[in-house]
Amino acid sequence: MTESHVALDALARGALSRLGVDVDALTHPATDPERERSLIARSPIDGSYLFGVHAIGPEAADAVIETAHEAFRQWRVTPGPVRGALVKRLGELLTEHKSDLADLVTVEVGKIRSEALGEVQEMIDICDLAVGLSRQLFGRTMPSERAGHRLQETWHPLGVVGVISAFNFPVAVWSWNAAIALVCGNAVVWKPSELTPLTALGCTALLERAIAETGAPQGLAGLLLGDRRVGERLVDSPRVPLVSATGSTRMGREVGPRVAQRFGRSLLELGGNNAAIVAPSADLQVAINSIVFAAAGTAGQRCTTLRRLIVHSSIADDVVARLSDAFASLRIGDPREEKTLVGPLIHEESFRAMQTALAAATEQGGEVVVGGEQVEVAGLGGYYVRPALVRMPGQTEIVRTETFAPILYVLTYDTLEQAIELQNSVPQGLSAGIFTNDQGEAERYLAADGADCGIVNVNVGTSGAEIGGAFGGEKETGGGRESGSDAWRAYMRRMTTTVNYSGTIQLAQGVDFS
Ligand code: UN1
Repeated sequence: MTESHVALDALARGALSRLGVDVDALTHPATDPERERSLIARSPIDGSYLFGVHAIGPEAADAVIETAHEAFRQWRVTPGPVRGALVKRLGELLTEHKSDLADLVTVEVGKIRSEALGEVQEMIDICDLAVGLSRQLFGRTMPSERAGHRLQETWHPLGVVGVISAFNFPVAVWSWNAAIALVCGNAVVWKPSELTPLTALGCTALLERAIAETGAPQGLAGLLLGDRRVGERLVDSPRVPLVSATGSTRMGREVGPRVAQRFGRSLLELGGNNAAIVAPSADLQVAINSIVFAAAGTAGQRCTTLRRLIVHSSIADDVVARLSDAFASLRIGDPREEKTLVGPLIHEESFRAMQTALAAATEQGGEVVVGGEQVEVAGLGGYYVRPALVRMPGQTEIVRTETFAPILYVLTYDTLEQAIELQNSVPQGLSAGIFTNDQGEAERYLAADGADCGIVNVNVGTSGAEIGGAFGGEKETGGGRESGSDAWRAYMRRMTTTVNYSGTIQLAQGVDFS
């Protein structure tokens, strides 16, 4: 055992036990007699294996879904504000254990401390929003065309909400769904990424504690730790009216049609290939700093990561030079160290995908200005890379492809129309931004024939959205909206009601059937 492994093991163990996870139930993978029935928790920081986590099979998954359904039957008749009290308690526990959960995010995903804490803060924020929402699940009343009639709509809970989440936001994405689904009166069954079982155990322990303390029904929060077969049970179960899935477009292409086949609903948050435009009037100080965070933060492993920069040709050389300096000076290394800005990639496969993409970019006429190389970090065996800045002659095939690693392709433009056309002509549609101080230009960018994404910013990078807005994107990003605004409606069913208090029969549209 290396020194780093011992430290990671201690960090994870400490955080897990403070979060209330039974650490003794975890095994060491090498000594686990039921190894095939385990998920392996590992850390990208040094590539080491930490624990074996007991995985469940498809039948056990069905039982979890069934238990959640039973809990839902009680929960749906619990008043909204009482449901809010559960999420309020969850938010308090998250605040109390912010540091513990952030430790697990760092251990399992390799996020730097500030980003790991930020991810847990995102959970606390969504709990706040959901608690307020628990008293505001408004329906509308419309004027009826008939005298002595009332026309109105009411929102009711849906049932068991299935959540499938990815490794890169292992706790925040679950909480966006869980907090909202719970105040809406649903149960939640979660299939986390196989790469992040420890954070999933930590979150579930906190929610279970909040459930017990507030007297909410047991079984409201199900966890499916297992391989894709348990996820498939969630996708195919008629007990699950909504499946909210975050991950690759390839995954969404499987999940969407399967859920639709049984007339379930899906909420898809899939790949992004996000672009930002830098206009001649841009404040370059604001632009450069925002671009570096959006492109290199989280080691390029956010769905909102900036992957394409579209720069006006008059300032392109200057922007590239400044970015090149910034990329070259990024501190890459152990995410537990305070000064580190870029931690490891999640695994070797990501590193290989990055190298393949860079080779393709060069073949397609690109020039790597800086970065792309593996960075050795003393004492650690993980996959660390310097984020790459690549000038491209045009929007070639590799630029149109999402590679989940820190590569920023630079393209140039001459007119705003050209820039918008370049930005929009990719299959994905998650987030986008423009850096400009020309208000007319910003407005044109935001107009109906401007940017075609779900999240479109001005003088703000493509990543790091607040929870108050609806989160999600168009085209191959899947069209779903999670988190704030009125995204809650996706977690409820709408009932339209006409009440006749006139004592007479009146048919709508003036139909006479007497
Ligand atoms: C994701 O990468 O799946 O806007 C979610 C952001 C974060 C959420 C990212 N608030 O970058």
